Amino acid sequence: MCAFLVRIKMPFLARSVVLRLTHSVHFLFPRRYDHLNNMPRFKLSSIFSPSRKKSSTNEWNGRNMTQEDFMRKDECLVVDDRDLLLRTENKYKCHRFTPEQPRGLLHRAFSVFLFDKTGRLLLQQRAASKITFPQVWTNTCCSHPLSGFTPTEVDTPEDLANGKVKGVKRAAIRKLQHELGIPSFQVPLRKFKFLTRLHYWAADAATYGPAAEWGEHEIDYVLFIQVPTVTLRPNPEEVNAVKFVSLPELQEMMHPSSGLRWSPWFRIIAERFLPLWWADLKLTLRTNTYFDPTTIHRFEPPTDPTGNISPSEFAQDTAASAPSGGLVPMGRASASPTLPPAFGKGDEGKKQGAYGKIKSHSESLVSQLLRVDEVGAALRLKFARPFPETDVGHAGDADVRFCADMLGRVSRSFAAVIRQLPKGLCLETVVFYLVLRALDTVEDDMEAFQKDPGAKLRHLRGFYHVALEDPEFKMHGVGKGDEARLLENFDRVVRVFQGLTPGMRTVIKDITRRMGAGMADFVDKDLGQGTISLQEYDLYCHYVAGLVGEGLTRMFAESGLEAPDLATSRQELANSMGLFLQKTNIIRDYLEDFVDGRAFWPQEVWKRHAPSAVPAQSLGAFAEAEHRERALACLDELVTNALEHVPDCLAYMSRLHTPQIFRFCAIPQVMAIATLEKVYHNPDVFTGVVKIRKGLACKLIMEANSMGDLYTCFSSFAGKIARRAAALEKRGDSVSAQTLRVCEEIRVLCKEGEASSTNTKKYARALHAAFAALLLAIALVPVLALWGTESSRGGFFARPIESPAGLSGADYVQMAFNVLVSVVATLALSYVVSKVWRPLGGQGNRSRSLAA
Ligand code: D61
Ligand code: MG
Repeated sequence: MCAFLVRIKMPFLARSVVLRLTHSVHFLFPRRYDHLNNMPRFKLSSIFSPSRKKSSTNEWNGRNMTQEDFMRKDECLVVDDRDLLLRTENKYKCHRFTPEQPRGLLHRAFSVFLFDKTGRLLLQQRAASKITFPQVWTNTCCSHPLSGFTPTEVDTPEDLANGKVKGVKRAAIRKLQHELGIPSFQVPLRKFKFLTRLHYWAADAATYGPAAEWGEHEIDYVLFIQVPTVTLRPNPEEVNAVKFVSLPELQEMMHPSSGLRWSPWFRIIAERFLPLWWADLKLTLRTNTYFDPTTIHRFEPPTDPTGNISPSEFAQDTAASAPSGGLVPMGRASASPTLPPAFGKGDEGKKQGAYGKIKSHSESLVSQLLRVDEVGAALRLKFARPFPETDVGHAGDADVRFCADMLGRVSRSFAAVIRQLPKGLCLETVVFYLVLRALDTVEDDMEAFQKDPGAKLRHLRGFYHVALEDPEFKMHGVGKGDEARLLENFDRVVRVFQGLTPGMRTVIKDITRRMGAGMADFVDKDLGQGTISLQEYDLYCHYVAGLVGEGLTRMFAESGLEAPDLATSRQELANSMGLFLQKTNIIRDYLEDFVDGRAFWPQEVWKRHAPSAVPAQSLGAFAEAEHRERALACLDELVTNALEHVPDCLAYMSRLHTPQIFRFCAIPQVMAIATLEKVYHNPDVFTGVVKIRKGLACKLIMEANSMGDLYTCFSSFAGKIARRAAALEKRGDSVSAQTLRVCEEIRVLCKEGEASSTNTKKYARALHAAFAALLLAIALVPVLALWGTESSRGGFFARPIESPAGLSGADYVQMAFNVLVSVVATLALSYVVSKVWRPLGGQGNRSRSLAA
């Protein structure tokens, strides 16, 4: 890691001692610090800066100043949460976190993102001598506009409205020179592009521990600039290292495995905005596509009281940077939609939202009836009832009956697979489902909380303890139809929840807490044009579906029906299970979600395909016939993105042992890949809802019993998609190469899996037979021995017996007994072998044991 960093070789201690002794940086670094003399000298206005009046100089040149000096002398602009100027206060006061001001003082700041001519971003690592956030990596330069300068660094609301914000730009030029030694002529004011503002606070817990007395609380102006040449002479008092990076390089550096620490503000920008803004620098710098002077994007540190951040929630967090990293958005209410379920018989008609306004593209009855295999599967499913449902027990309990009944009303797509789960997991999963469905109803209701938007956030964030700990908890006026009834009678669900084992309750509660907090983060966002980056898209899917996967996995282990390590090793597999399902929903529901004003297609993808002719780029343009080609390319890219989860999903399912759990997991997955095959390059997605045939759904349900089944199924759908992608490829399509690659990957995986599972099966059978023969032989030895000695003909091995004359009645009884014992022993041992064999990877018995 260190090898590629430009390090400034000056031991910190020696450096600061010398600095203090000589008070001259110039003396130590004659060449490097020449530029400091060229710095524009800003006049301080004494009216604005009371503490500065006391200072011996009224010029800000950064020379001779220690970090402590800056703390006392720099006068920051204290603002309210609408960014209106209140007063000024020195840097020290602003950044002090004390019981009187636990979040310091909210003040104005800026963050410069400087790109070189090849589009690489300049990063800096803050010096060890910085008081706040020492040694963290961050964007090019972050600091504050100060009061008391001529020309002024204080922008007015008008400066903001016209987007010029010359004040913060002047401050940026001043600090680029001071921190990095960039001459001001290389970064002229007009080249800066102001994009938007961020409001966040964070205690510097990574440096000062949980009771940190230092931190940031800022409204941060994001400034982009691209320059053809830049001369760097970093100031060792400010900067430890600098580095130019491309986006992939940055992502690699931000990976937890790098062990590097990152500033909280950079982390937010890098995760939420940077990929999009960086993707097309020309667009960002020369147009107003991403210019948003009105919004203040608000972020808070994680809501988790322990300050712990789960690695899956904040993929970029490193142990070293938590808990100061991983900020989450603060609330602002907005609309939210409801999506129809992923598969099977739809839940439409019972849900809120625009479903019903939109046309459903379904196949004709004739086309359905022509598929004999599917009709057969549907009939068998309906009449032969091959998968018995579990009686959840305490059938006399009215609350349990309520839950069982509610499940069927609020989810037709998951109800059937949940009901066939074995005892010890079935009722638990029913409760898990109902709790999350209730939470989702709160999230999706766009009317109930209009008067008090904060209430929605409080309900989402607090649901896990407010609702789940109160056996009388009910909610009125939220949701519609059966979902409203679920909330009105939620006390019944809570009582059943409280009767579950502590282990199960812990899992359900933990997932509810994290999903509620995640949903609250997204309530705040304007999703009219989709999510921003692919990262944000994955994060949303993680909250609403990946967490379900994680929770279910822990419950499988908790029930004792699956191995504990399913939940403890390779946890990303469970997340992928959920992401694959949720993404399939999101792709299929493009139109419905867009009409609802809450879309999820990531801008990072669709803006690349969006028709450039449309001035105000809108996701809605895809619904117009004239943009069909581009819309289809975008759709194909998202299908490809979803397919990337398939290898993880197959790996996850191959680790399951219990047939019912296997089916519970596999059925939604096969429905999803069938849906993806159906929507791939399908223009109907832009004019209505595309669904798979009912018969196909039944057939898939009947044929999701073993890994062998899954390999056949996934390979077949991947093959179908690949054939269409290959045809597009010939026409010079840009996305299809990627699609072909992932389909090929899936097919290879299936082929290998198939081969190893048939090999395993054959091997198992051969071993079985050999073992049985051996047992039988051993068991027969005493029989034959008896035969040999008792017969007067010299023993069995010497001479075959024509007739067993000469044997007594007792001998016959003994022989019969021996034969019986050996047969029973053989059967028992082969049974044991078959049990032991299964966990070793053989999946061969699954369909048989399920059919039985
Ligand atoms: C194995 C088996 C089932 C799995 C799995 C692994 C991993 C994840 C999932 C199921 C969940 C997949 C969800 C896909 C469908 N999306 C939704 O229902 C959206 O709501 C998400 C929030 C509530 C999640 C509730 C849920 C769903 C399925 C479960 C479950 C809980 C508990 C146990 C078993 C399955 C969607 O909601 C549609 C709507 O509101 O109408 C949305 O709002 O986006
Ligand atoms: Mg929802």
